[in-house]
Amino acid sequence: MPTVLRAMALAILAALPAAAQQARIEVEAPWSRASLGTMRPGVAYMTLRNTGDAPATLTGIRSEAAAMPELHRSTEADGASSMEPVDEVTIAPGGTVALAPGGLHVMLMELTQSLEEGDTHRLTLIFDDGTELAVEVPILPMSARGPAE
Ligand SMILES: [Cu+2]
Repeated sequence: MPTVLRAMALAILAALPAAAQQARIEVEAPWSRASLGTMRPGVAYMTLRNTGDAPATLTGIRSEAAAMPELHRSTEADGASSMEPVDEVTIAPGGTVALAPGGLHVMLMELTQSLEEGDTHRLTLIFDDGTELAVEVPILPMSARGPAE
């Protein structure tokens, strides 16, 4: 009997790693800048940390403040900065991806409401495994260059 039990325990342990591997995303220091009305797109930044043991790929974004939120990457070439849409961003297990001025960012295209300093707005991050993560993003002054301390 003990032998059978031990065999069962081994079988369960052997089955665990594959089943238990999953991404776990934590969002650190999200922030947006206040907008001047809704004519120009807004922007949101944050750091994504994967504390799980499987990669996570961010594939989509929903916003309560913008009709067309997009993931963008800013690039600098010959002294001129431009940006381009990014389809997806993968966060490795144990890794972080920073969305920050001058690099990756969430562009809030087609704002449906003005981003008012002191308010927050909600973003929903959508990952390739179907999980969604809601983020409450504080709105900082237009002059902000980083998250509030
Ligand atoms: Cu952009």
